[in-house]
Amino acid sequence: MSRIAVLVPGKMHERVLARLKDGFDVIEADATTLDTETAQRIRGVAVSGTFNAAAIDALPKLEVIASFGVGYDNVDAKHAATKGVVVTNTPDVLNDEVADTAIGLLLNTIREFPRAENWLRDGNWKPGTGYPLSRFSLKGRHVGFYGLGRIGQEIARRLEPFKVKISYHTRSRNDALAYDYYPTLEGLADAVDTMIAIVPKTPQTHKTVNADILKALGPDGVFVNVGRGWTVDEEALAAALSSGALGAAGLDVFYDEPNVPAALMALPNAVLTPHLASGSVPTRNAMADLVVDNLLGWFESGKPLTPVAETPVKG
Ligand code: NAP
Ligand code: 8YV
Repeated sequence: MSRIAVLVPGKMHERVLARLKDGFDVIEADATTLDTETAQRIRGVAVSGTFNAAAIDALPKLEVIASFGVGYDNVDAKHAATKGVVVTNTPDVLNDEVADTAIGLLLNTIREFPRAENWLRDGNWKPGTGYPLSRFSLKGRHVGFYGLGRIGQEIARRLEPFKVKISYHTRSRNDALAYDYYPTLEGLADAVDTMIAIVPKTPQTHKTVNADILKALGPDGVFVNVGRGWTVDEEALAAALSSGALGAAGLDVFYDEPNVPAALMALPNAVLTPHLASGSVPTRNAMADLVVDNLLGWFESGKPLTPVAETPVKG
């Protein structure tokens, strides 16, 4: 009997490819470039990146798209749903890694550890010298979460022992959480001096962290983004950091990756990392396994493990 054909367009984690090749006929190509016969055979897709409506429409027998990552903004899940195609993502298995990264980024931003290390490596530590005291401290800060879902809550849990005050803005209040809730992002920004953004890329979150929000955080304010660069007006951010309207920023994600604006690169009060929050071998392996297990779940029992909200079946 012939194996089920699974398409893998673009770059993919090697563990996904290795596991898929055990049980499926894996075709590594773009959906829109396939010959008709091959396109007709594809029933599943494993993707780390974009899979748009045209790609979905190019595969008439498609049943499931397994996306690598918890954010699935690159996959047209609404269009997939209209065609009865299941979309899955990789939630939860990366929560701890991303939360650890967020704490690291926050501390690096506030206490300037990367700059201090560069200062040392550049041979500046001589008798009688010392790296300048950091202008900011985490102590006594009021941290506002823009987004407090699976990952946001893990970050908040890690911050509790740091004895900071924690508040949040989301569209709906979570009564299970004891933190102060702000129904608007503006209200949150007015109340806090430190903001951590961990919201998905949606039409509603586009450039919502704008000049007004950054001004409200203030000259001693710190902004950290581990969600999506889409959420931030980067021009306004660079201007606020440069003028001193905002104190410092720690960014793992950017509007047009991998293009990081020169204005941000030039700023000493910005800590920049290349979208690495989930980027450890164990966590990426767990994400890879979940991609494959979603496909196996669908093809073996009609039950994907972690379907996204738009998808027509529930796991
Ligand atoms: P999640 O559990 O779905 O949480 C999303 C949070 O954002 C919820 O609290 C949600 O609350 C809030 N939210 C959504 N839309 C909003 C809006 N318009 N205004 C205000 N709040 C809004 O997702 P997660 O697993 O925590 O992941 C969050 C995002 O992080 C992912 O979608 C991905 O883009 C990003 N991420 C980045 C990395 C990285 O490598 N840097 C790694 C993993 C994830 P309400 O629904 O009540 O509004
Ligand atoms: C990954 C992420 O870097 O899960 C997400 O939403 O942004 C990251 O964990 C990305 O998905 C890998 O392509």
